[in-house]
Amino acid sequence: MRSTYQHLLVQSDGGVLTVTMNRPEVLNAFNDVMLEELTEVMEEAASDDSVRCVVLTGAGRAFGSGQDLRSLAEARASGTRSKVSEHLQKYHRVVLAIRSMPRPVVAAVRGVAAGISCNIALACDMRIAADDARFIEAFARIGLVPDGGGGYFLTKLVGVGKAMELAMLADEISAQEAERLGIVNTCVPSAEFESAVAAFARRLASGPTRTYALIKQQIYAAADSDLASALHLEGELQDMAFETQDHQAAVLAFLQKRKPEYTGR
Ligand code: LHQ
Repeated sequence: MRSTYQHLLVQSDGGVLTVTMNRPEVLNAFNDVMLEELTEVMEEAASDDSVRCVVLTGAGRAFGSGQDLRSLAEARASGTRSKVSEHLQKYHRVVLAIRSMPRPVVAAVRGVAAGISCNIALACDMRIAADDARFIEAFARIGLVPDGGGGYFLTKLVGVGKAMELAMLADEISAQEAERLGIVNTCVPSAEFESAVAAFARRLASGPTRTYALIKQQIYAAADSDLASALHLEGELQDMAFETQDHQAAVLAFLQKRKPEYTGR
Protein backbone atom coordinates (compact mmCIF):
# COMPACT_ATOMS: atom_id res chain seq x y z
CA MET A 1 0.00 0.00 0.00
CA ARG A 2 1.51 3.37 -0.92
CA SER A 3 2.09 6.04 1.70
CA THR A 4 0.53 9.01 -0.11
CA TYR A 5 -2.51 9.53 -2.27
CA GLN A 6 -3.86 12.61 -3.99
CA HIS A 7 -7.38 12.46 -2.56
CA LEU A 8 -7.25 9.87 0.23
CA LEU A 9 -5.71 9.74 3.67
CA VAL A 10 -4.82 6.18 4.60
CA GLN A 11 -3.76 5.24 8.08
CA SER A 12 -3.09 1.85 9.64
CA ASP A 13 -3.19 1.30 13.39
CA GLY A 14 -3.52 -1.94 15.34
CA GLY A 15 -5.17 -3.85 12.49
CA VAL A 16 -7.58 -1.00 11.65
CA LEU A 17 -7.10 0.58 8.22
CA THR A 18 -8.79 4.00 8.15
CA VAL A 19 -9.44 5.34 4.66
CA THR A 20 -10.51 9.00 4.56
CA MET A 21 -11.89 10.48 1.34
CA ASN A 22 -10.20 13.84 1.20
CA ARG A 23 -11.74 16.52 -1.04
CA PRO A 24 -13.42 18.53 1.74
CA GLU A 25 -13.83 21.66 -0.42
CA VAL A 26 -16.49 19.78 -2.45
CA LEU A 27 -17.74 17.64 0.46
CA ASN A 28 -15.61 14.73 -0.81
CA ALA A 29 -17.34 14.45 -4.17
CA PHE A 30 -15.89 11.69 -6.34
CA ASN A 31 -13.63 12.65 -9.22
CA ASP A 32 -11.85 10.01 -11.31
CA VAL A 33 -8.64 10.12 -9.25
CA MET A 34 -10.38 9.64 -5.90
CA LEU A 35 -12.43 6.78 -7.32
CA GLU A 36 -9.33 5.07 -8.72
CA GLU A 37 -7.44 5.53 -5.45
CA LEU A 38 -10.33 4.14 -3.40
CA THR A 39 -10.54 1.11 -5.66
CA GLU A 40 -6.80 0.52 -5.33
CA VAL A 41 -6.86 0.73 -1.51
CA MET A 42 -9.90 -1.50 -1.10
CA GLU A 43 -8.48 -4.15 -3.45
CA GLU A 44 -5.13 -4.09 -1.68
CA ALA A 45 -6.76 -4.26 1.77
CA ALA A 46 -8.62 -7.38 0.65
CA SER A 47 -5.37 -9.31 0.29
CA ASP A 48 -3.51 -7.82 3.25
CA ASP A 49 -3.83 -10.06 6.30
CA SER A 50 -2.46 -7.35 8.60
CA VAL A 51 -5.74 -5.47 7.99
CA ARG A 52 -8.47 -6.82 10.28
CA CYS A 53 -11.04 -4.02 9.90
CA VAL A 54 -11.45 -1.19 7.38
CA VAL A 55 -13.08 2.14 8.28
CA LEU A 56 -14.23 4.36 5.40
CA THR A 57 -14.90 7.99 6.26
CA GLY A 58 -14.76 11.54 4.90
CA ALA A 59 -12.56 14.54 5.72
CA GLY A 60 -14.15 17.74 7.03
CA ARG A 61 -17.86 18.22 7.55
CA ALA A 62 -19.17 15.49 5.19
CA PHE A 63 -18.90 11.82 4.32
CA GLY A 64 -19.39 12.50 0.62
CA SER A 65 -21.56 14.38 -1.88
CA GLY A 66 -21.61 11.77 -4.66
CA GLN A 67 -20.26 12.13 -8.15
CA ASP A 68 -18.44 15.44 -8.72
CA LEU A 69 -21.06 17.19 -10.81
CA ARG A 70 -18.61 19.81 -12.05
CA SER A 71 -16.25 17.25 -13.57
CA LEU A 72 -19.26 15.37 -14.98
CA ALA A 73 -20.57 18.53 -16.67
CA GLU A 74 -17.08 19.41 -17.96
CA ALA A 75 -16.66 15.96 -19.46
CA ARG A 76 -20.08 16.23 -21.12
CA ALA A 77 -19.26 19.71 -22.49
CA SER A 78 -15.87 18.64 -23.85
CA GLY A 79 -17.30 15.54 -25.49
CA THR A 80 -14.80 13.31 -23.62
CA ARG A 81 -17.51 11.67 -21.53
CA SER A 82 -17.84 7.89 -21.90
CA LYS A 83 -21.20 6.14 -21.65
CA VAL A 84 -22.44 6.50 -18.05
CA SER A 85 -22.75 2.72 -17.64
CA GLU A 86 -19.05 2.41 -18.48
CA HIS A 87 -18.20 5.06 -15.88
CA LEU A 88 -20.41 3.25 -13.38
CA GLN A 89 -18.41 0.07 -13.81
CA LYS A 90 -15.56 1.83 -11.98
CA TYR A 91 -17.87 2.42 -8.99
CA HIS A 92 -19.09 -1.17 -9.21
CA ARG A 93 -15.51 -2.35 -8.79
CA VAL A 94 -15.27 -0.51 -5.43
CA VAL A 95 -18.66 -1.80 -4.30
CA LEU A 96 -17.66 -5.38 -5.12
CA ALA A 97 -14.26 -5.00 -3.43
CA ILE A 98 -16.01 -3.86 -0.23
CA ARG A 99 -18.59 -6.63 -0.29
CA SER A 100 -16.11 -9.42 -1.02
CA MET A 101 -13.42 -8.11 1.35
CA PRO A 102 -12.68 -10.94 3.83
CA ARG A 103 -12.82 -8.57 6.82
CA PRO A 104 -15.38 -6.11 8.15
CA VAL A 105 -15.74 -2.72 6.44
CA VAL A 106 -17.41 0.04 8.47
CA ALA A 107 -18.63 3.37 7.06
CA ALA A 108 -18.19 6.19 9.59
CA VAL A 109 -20.59 8.92 8.47
CA ARG A 110 -20.41 12.48 9.69
CA GLY A 111 -22.44 15.16 7.89
CA VAL A 112 -23.94 14.51 4.50
CA ALA A 113 -23.75 11.27 2.52
CA ALA A 114 -25.42 11.96 -0.82
CA GLY A 115 -25.76 10.19 -4.16
CA ILE A 116 -23.21 7.52 -4.87
CA SER A 117 -21.33 8.37 -1.65
CA CYS A 118 -24.47 7.37 0.27
CA ASN A 119 -24.62 4.11 -1.64
CA ILE A 120 -20.96 3.32 -1.05
CA ALA A 121 -21.74 3.74 2.67
CA LEU A 122 -24.63 1.29 2.18
CA ALA A 123 -22.25 -1.17 0.48
CA CYS A 124 -20.18 -1.32 3.67
CA ASP A 125 -20.94 -4.08 6.18
CA MET A 126 -22.00 -1.69 8.94
CA ARG A 127 -22.49 2.03 9.44
CA ILE A 128 -21.85 4.33 12.41
CA ALA A 129 -23.33 7.81 12.13
CA ALA A 130 -22.68 11.00 14.05
CA ASP A 131 -25.92 12.70 15.11
CA ASP A 132 -25.36 15.38 12.44
CA ALA A 133 -25.26 12.78 9.64
CA ARG A 134 -27.81 13.00 6.84
CA PHE A 135 -28.43 10.57 4.04
CA ILE A 136 -29.76 11.62 0.63
CA GLU A 137 -30.51 9.35 -2.30
CA ALA A 138 -30.05 12.53 -4.32
CA PHE A 139 -30.30 10.92 -7.76
CA ALA A 140 -33.95 11.69 -8.62
CA ARG A 141 -33.29 15.34 -7.74
CA ILE A 142 -31.16 15.47 -10.87
CA GLY A 143 -33.30 13.04 -12.86
CA LEU A 144 -31.23 9.90 -12.28
CA VAL A 145 -31.86 6.49 -10.79
CA PRO A 146 -29.93 5.36 -7.68
CA ASP A 147 -26.62 3.85 -8.77
CA GLY A 148 -23.60 2.24 -7.14
CA GLY A 149 -25.90 -0.61 -6.04
CA GLY A 150 -28.37 1.78 -4.37
CA GLY A 151 -31.53 0.07 -5.61
CA TYR A 152 -30.23 -3.25 -4.29
CA PHE A 153 -28.84 -2.09 -0.94
CA LEU A 154 -31.83 0.12 -0.08
CA THR A 155 -34.30 -2.67 -0.80
CA LYS A 156 -32.36 -5.10 1.39
CA LEU A 157 -31.98 -2.62 4.25
CA VAL A 158 -35.41 -0.97 4.41
CA GLY A 159 -37.76 -3.03 2.20
CA VAL A 160 -39.42 -2.25 -1.12
CA GLY A 161 -41.93 0.44 -0.04
CA LYS A 162 -39.51 2.62 1.89
CA ALA A 163 -36.77 2.13 -0.73
CA MET A 164 -39.21 3.40 -3.35
CA GLU A 165 -39.97 6.49 -1.25
CA LEU A 166 -36.31 7.28 -0.53
CA ALA A 167 -35.37 6.86 -4.21
CA MET A 168 -38.31 8.79 -5.67
CA LEU A 169 -38.66 11.66 -3.21
CA ALA A 170 -34.90 11.92 -2.61
CA ASP A 171 -35.58 13.54 0.75
CA GLU A 172 -32.92 13.91 3.37
CA ILE A 173 -32.94 11.25 6.13
CA SER A 174 -31.56 12.33 9.50
CA ALA A 175 -29.12 10.14 11.42
CA GLN A 176 -31.82 9.35 13.97
CA GLU A 177 -34.29 8.31 11.25
CA ALA A 178 -31.58 6.28 9.53
CA GLU A 179 -30.95 4.43 12.79
CA ARG A 180 -34.69 3.80 13.23
CA LEU A 181 -34.93 2.44 9.67
CA GLY A 182 -31.90 0.18 10.11
CA ILE A 183 -29.81 2.09 7.57
CA VAL A 184 -27.22 2.78 10.25
CA ASN A 185 -26.26 0.42 13.04
CA THR A 186 -25.71 3.12 15.59
CA CYS A 187 -25.96 6.88 15.90
CA VAL A 188 -23.69 8.66 18.41
CA PRO A 189 -23.35 12.27 19.59
CA SER A 190 -20.95 14.21 17.34
CA ALA A 191 -18.60 14.90 20.25
CA GLU A 192 -18.17 11.15 20.79
CA PHE A 193 -18.05 10.17 17.11
CA GLU A 194 -14.30 9.61 16.71
CA SER A 195 -13.90 7.66 19.94
CA ALA A 196 -17.01 5.57 19.19
CA VAL A 197 -15.74 4.72 15.69
CA ALA A 198 -12.29 3.88 17.07
CA ALA A 199 -13.73 1.62 19.78
CA PHE A 200 -16.05 -0.16 17.31
CA ALA A 201 -13.23 -0.68 14.80
CA ARG A 202 -10.78 -1.85 17.48
CA ARG A 203 -13.32 -4.36 18.69
CA LEU A 204 -13.82 -5.75 15.19
CA ALA A 205 -10.05 -5.76 14.55
CA SER A 206 -9.49 -7.88 17.65
CA GLY A 207 -12.20 -10.38 16.73
CA PRO A 208 -11.98 -13.76 14.95
CA THR A 209 -11.18 -12.28 11.52
CA ARG A 210 -11.38 -15.51 9.50
CA THR A 211 -14.75 -16.27 11.03
CA TYR A 212 -15.91 -12.71 10.27
CA ALA A 213 -15.06 -13.35 6.61
CA LEU A 214 -17.20 -16.50 6.72
CA ILE A 215 -20.06 -14.64 8.48
CA LYS A 216 -19.92 -11.97 5.78
CA GLN A 217 -20.23 -14.67 3.11
CA GLN A 218 -23.07 -16.31 5.05
CA ILE A 219 -25.15 -13.16 5.62
CA TYR A 220 -24.82 -11.80 2.08
CA ALA A 221 -25.57 -15.18 0.51
CA ALA A 222 -28.58 -15.63 2.83
CA ALA A 223 -29.97 -12.26 1.79
CA ASP A 224 -30.20 -13.56 -1.78
CA SER A 225 -31.15 -17.20 -1.29
CA ASP A 226 -33.78 -19.65 -0.06
CA LEU A 227 -33.68 -21.45 3.30
CA ALA A 228 -32.40 -24.77 1.89
CA SER A 229 -29.44 -23.08 0.17
CA ALA A 230 -28.72 -20.98 3.28
CA LEU A 231 -28.66 -24.10 5.46
CA HIS A 232 -26.38 -25.89 3.00
CA LEU A 233 -23.92 -22.98 2.88
CA GLU A 234 -24.06 -22.68 6.69
CA GLY A 235 -22.68 -26.25 6.96
CA GLU A 236 -19.84 -25.53 4.55
CA LEU A 237 -18.88 -22.31 6.33
CA GLN A 238 -19.07 -23.90 9.78
CA ASP A 239 -16.69 -26.64 8.60
CA MET A 240 -14.21 -23.85 7.84
CA ALA A 241 -14.87 -21.86 11.03
CA PHE A 242 -14.46 -25.03 13.08
CA GLU A 243 -10.88 -25.42 11.84
CA THR A 244 -9.76 -21.86 12.70
CA GLN A 245 -7.23 -21.34 15.49
CA ASP A 246 -9.48 -18.64 16.96
CA HIS A 247 -12.35 -21.10 17.40
CA GLN A 248 -10.17 -23.70 19.05
CA ALA A 249 -8.45 -21.17 21.31
CA ALA A 250 -11.78 -19.58 22.29
CA VAL A 251 -13.26 -22.93 23.35
CA LEU A 252 -10.18 -23.62 25.45
CA ALA A 253 -10.39 -20.14 26.98
CA PHE A 254 -14.05 -20.76 27.88
CA LEU A 255 -13.22 -24.05 29.56
CA GLN A 256 -10.40 -22.40 31.49
CA LYS A 257 -12.70 -19.47 32.43
CA ARG A 258 -10.46 -16.94 30.61
CA LYS A 259 -11.30 -14.24 28.06
CA PRO A 260 -10.30 -15.37 24.55
CA GLU A 261 -7.69 -13.47 22.57
CA TYR A 262 -8.35 -13.68 18.85
CA THR A 263 -5.34 -13.63 16.53
CA GLY A 264 -7.41 -13.49 13.36
CA ARG A 265 -6.16 -16.94 12.25
C1 LHQ B 1 -20.08 19.72 -5.00
C2 LHQ B 1 -20.89 18.58 -4.94
C3 LHQ B 1 -20.85 17.65 -6.01
C4 LHQ B 1 -19.29 19.03 -7.03
C5 LHQ B 1 -21.23 19.72 -3.16
N1 LHQ B 1 -20.02 17.92 -7.03
N2 LHQ B 1 -19.30 19.95 -6.06
C6 LHQ B 1 -24.10 10.25 -11.32
C7 LHQ B 1 -23.78 10.39 -12.70
C8 LHQ B 1 -22.81 9.63 -13.32
C9 LHQ B 1 -22.13 8.65 -12.87
C10 LHQ B 1 -21.93 8.28 -11.56
O1 LHQ B 1 -22.91 8.39 -10.63
C11 LHQ B 1 -23.66 9.43 -10.40
C12 LHQ B 1 -24.09 9.35 -9.07
C13 LHQ B 1 -24.28 10.52 -8.19
O2 LHQ B 1 -23.65 10.58 -7.19
S1 LHQ B 1 -25.46 11.61 -8.66
C14 LHQ B 1 -25.60 12.64 -7.30
C15 LHQ B 1 -24.53 13.65 -7.23
N3 LHQ B 1 -24.66 14.45 -6.03
C16 LHQ B 1 -25.61 15.36 -5.85
O3 LHQ B 1 -26.52 15.58 -6.62
C17 LHQ B 1 -25.49 16.19 -4.58
C18 LHQ B 1 -25.06 17.59 -4.94
N4 LHQ B 1 -24.82 18.36 -3.72
C19 LHQ B 1 -25.82 18.84 -2.96
O4 LHQ B 1 -26.98 18.67 -3.22
C20 LHQ B 1 -25.41 19.60 -1.73
O5 LHQ B 1 -24.10 20.08 -1.91
C21 LHQ B 1 -25.46 18.73 -0.46
C22 LHQ B 1 -26.93 18.43 -0.10
C23 LHQ B 1 -24.69 17.41 -0.64
C24 LHQ B 1 -24.81 19.49 0.70
O6 LHQ B 1 -25.40 20.76 0.82
P1 LHQ B 1 -24.70 21.88 1.73
O7 LHQ B 1 -24.35 21.29 3.04
O8 LHQ B 1 -25.60 23.06 1.70
O9 LHQ B 1 -23.29 22.23 1.00
P2 LHQ B 1 -23.07 23.06 -0.34
O10 LHQ B 1 -24.10 22.75 -1.35
O11 LHQ B 1 -22.86 24.49 0.01
O12 LHQ B 1 -21.68 22.40 -0.86
C25 LHQ B 1 -20.41 22.86 -0.39
C26 LHQ B 1 -19.48 22.95 -1.60
O13 LHQ B 1 -19.34 21.64 -2.17
C27 LHQ B 1 -20.08 23.83 -2.69
O14 LHQ B 1 -19.00 24.45 -3.35
P3 LHQ B 1 -18.71 26.03 -3.09
O15 LHQ B 1 -17.59 26.34 -4.01
O16 LHQ B 1 -19.98 26.76 -3.41
O17 LHQ B 1 -18.35 26.12 -1.62
C28 LHQ B 1 -20.69 22.81 -3.63
O18 LHQ B 1 -20.79 23.26 -4.95
C29 LHQ B 1 -19.70 21.67 -3.54
N5 LHQ B 1 -20.34 20.40 -3.87
N6 LHQ B 1 -21.59 18.60 -3.79
N7 LHQ B 1 -21.54 16.51 -5.99
